[in-house]
Amino acid sequence: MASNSRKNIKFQSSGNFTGIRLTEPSSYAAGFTGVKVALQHTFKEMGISRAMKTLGHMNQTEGFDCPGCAWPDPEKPSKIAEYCENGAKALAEEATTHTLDNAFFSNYSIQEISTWSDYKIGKSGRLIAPMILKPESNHYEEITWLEAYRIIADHLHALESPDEAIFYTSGRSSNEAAFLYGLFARAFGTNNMPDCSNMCHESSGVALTETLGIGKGSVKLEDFEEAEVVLVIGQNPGTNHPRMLSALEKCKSKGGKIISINPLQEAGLIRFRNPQQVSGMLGSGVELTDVYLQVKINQDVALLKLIQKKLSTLDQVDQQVFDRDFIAEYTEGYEKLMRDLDQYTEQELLERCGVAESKIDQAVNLLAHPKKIIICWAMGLTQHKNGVDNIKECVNLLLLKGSLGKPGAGTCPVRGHSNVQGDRSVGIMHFVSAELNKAIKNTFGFDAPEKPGVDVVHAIPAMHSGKAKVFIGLGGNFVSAASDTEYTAAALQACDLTVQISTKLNRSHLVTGKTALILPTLGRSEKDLKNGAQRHFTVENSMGIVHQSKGFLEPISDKVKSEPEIIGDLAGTFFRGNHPVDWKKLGNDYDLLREKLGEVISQFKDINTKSKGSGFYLPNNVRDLDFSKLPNQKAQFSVTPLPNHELREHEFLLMSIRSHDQFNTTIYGLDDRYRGIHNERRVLFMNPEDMQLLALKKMEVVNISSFYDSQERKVFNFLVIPYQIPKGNLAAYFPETNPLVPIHEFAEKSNTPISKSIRVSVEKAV
Ligand SMILES: Nc1nc2c(c(=O)[nH]1)N[C@H]1C(S)=C(S)[C@@H](COP(=O)(O)OP(=O)(O)OC[C@H]3O[C@@H](n4cnc5c(=O)[nH]c(N)nc54)[C@H](O)[C@@H]3O)O[C@H]1N2
Ligand SMILES: Nc1nc2c(c(=O)[nH]1)N[C@H]1C(S)=C(S)[C@@H](COP(=O)(O)OP(=O)(O)OC[C@H]3O[C@@H](n4cnc5c(=O)[nH]c(N)nc54)[C@H](O)[C@@H]3O)O[C@H]1N2
Ligand SMILES: [Mo]
Repeated sequence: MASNSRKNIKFQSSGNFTGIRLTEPSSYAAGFTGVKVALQHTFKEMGISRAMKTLGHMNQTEGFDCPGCAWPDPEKPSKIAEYCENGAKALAEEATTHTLDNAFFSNYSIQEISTWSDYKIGKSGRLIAPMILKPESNHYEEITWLEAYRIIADHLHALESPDEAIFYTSGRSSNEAAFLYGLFARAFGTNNMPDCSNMCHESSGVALTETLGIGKGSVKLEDFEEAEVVLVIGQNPGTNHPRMLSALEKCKSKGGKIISINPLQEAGLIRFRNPQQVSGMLGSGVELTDVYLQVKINQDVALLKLIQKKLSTLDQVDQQVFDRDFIAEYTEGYEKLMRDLDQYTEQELLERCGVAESKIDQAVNLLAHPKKIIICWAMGLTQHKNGVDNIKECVNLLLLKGSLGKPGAGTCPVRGHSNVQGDRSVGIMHFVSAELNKAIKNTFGFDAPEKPGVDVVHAIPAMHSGKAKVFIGLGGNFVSAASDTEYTAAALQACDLTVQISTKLNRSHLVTGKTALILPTLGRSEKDLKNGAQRHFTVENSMGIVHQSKGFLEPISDKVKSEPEIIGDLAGTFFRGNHPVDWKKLGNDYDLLREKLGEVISQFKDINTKSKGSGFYLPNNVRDLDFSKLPNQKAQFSVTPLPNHELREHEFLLMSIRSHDQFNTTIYGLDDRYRGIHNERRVLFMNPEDMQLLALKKMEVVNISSFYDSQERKVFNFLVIPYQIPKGNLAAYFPETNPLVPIHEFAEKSNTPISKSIRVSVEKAV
């Protein structure tokens, strides 16, 4: 492997402790503390008046879309403030007034910066000028945009095949930027377009496409007001989608019930104090979950099968539990599913999922007669070997109940990044769509490649083995987000060139190819100005609404460019005018770009006019109960096997989760307030009985190892915290635990790394 000569770069935050303080886990989310913490973060990074003015524009119809999660805005945003604590933190992180000037990069070598924690690296400030790390050098230096484009173009021209380049996308890019980026990759000649979705909701996309014919959810925000029951499975909305709690609160106020399925009792699912209401700020808040099923890690299939089995038994009594008309008219595979359920005894399913039968019976009773059910889920279901099956079992339950294609019912995969769904809709994908290629040919006059490209877990070995030599990242932090950190780091370091289009400094700017470039870009909250006029872009939220977003703040520096401009200029430099597409024009004129998007992808037709105001819904066949794309034109029931982990004695399943103070690899702070952890990230949540078994004391220091393909992977120095988690299960934070996730272990069909069920053992650190 042709690794570059730079030595001593740290791939990860150090194993040093930061001074832990423990409190009791919280029994409610948000309330006054949430508002206070939100304001503290924004004031510190942005100053009081700038923060208050900017927050007032977030998620408002004429304002900008929150750079945090993808939860939709209400049709009539609240006048007070349509944001949450973690949205405010995301804004503070992006709109900080701290900047990284040339003195910063000449003072600190990449080696030195790499010894800092992710928290400190992120806090250093915004990137404000294009920078280059030359071969053999250990310091970034400023470079002109023109030189930067030339270097990339030269590297791309030097490749033997277009498949030697990787075009990664994180989910914060606008529809405009992502469409243009995908177009450039295809014009260059490759489908090597891994994206963060591969590590995230890809399992949902695969499962939903195979069963329902569309890889997205079917519910709308208002459906939560009509739902009789909402299941929240493998998701921690109090931290990761706080505005979803308002929707759950509305559901409850209309008499709906909530069932939560999670190995941890997450505060946000227990009780919610709505900070937009006086009663929420001062009162005791609303109890959200009616039945809490503390399932063992990755035993959701067993639990969902048991629920279906018990429902089937009830249905045999009164024939009122399953929606027979719906099953007959719209579905296929019901008998096969029933035969499969007959194979299992209730007892074996019960033992596997580890939940008290009385609780499951309560959930079954809640589900028995309602026909308006919503199932919400996130990473707790997708990031397992059988991630696709997990979601198919959710679909089974909805099909049995006829809970699709009507108000108050449906699928709700709760997306992560604020535009990850839009990026896929506009063509960011590693697989080939003949329809898309044909439309590109018609509109732009070039042939897009017909060979599938690599996704995340295949891009890394390609770089590792030298098959791919250039990596370009449109946002994100690839080295910290992907699995098997050490292997991924070596893969990036084997590249000739790595390019990051970014707002903030992160570890992927330090773990680089021989030459590395940083191309600084505007954040969401900033005005995107061209010749004095302000441009806007569009995004798609978790429920398929496409709407516009318009920045509010003055740009952090006049050297920072918008993403479409960067891509257009880069493509223009690469093709030197020898291409049917006028790249520079397209990257500058967003109206034209959107018009072309509408020509190529018909669901975006008229996007220029339709995306104004509260925007428009993209078509969704499930909402119309149109399953014509599926076998026999029916929605599909699925038969799935039970997962099998073959744990040996003293082995555990570890889930890598988010703390309350992070956005993926961006660390806002060192607290995980709801879980009672303060000022420390190196913690391992463990059941007290397991601690006893291993003779571990509270706060004892341990190392964690995983064993796969006869290799030991190890992370060091974690403090053991006794916690209410099922026996045999462990939890610790991402990205600290990413070195444990083996590169070759990922979900069947979706290839999503197994970040939520890593087989590990624990030893005392000496
Ligand atoms: N503030 C903030 N917001 C975010 C993010 C962030 O980092 N910070 N990240 C964004 C992104 S990209 C995403 S994808 C989403 C992630 O949102 P989540 O999926 O909510 O995030 P995780 O912390 O990964 O939490 C997974 C939850 O699943 C549970 N879980 C783990 N394994 C299992 C299992 O086997 N079965 C069940 N039933 N539950 C399980 C965990 O206990 C945890 O509550 O959030 C988005 N929003
Ligand atoms: N072990 C483990 N690993 C995981 C997960 C897990 O739960 N466990 N979760 C996975 C999931 S769900 C996801 S989505 C991935 C996330 O993977 P990524 O999307 O690659 O990672 P992020 O941390 O979200 O990327 C943050 C960086 O994006 C840049 N950025 C922020 N805003 C913008 C912008 O507007 N434009 C541009 N160009 N850049 C911007 C900043 O430089 C910032 O440092 O991680 C995955 N990895
Ligand atoms: Mo995600």
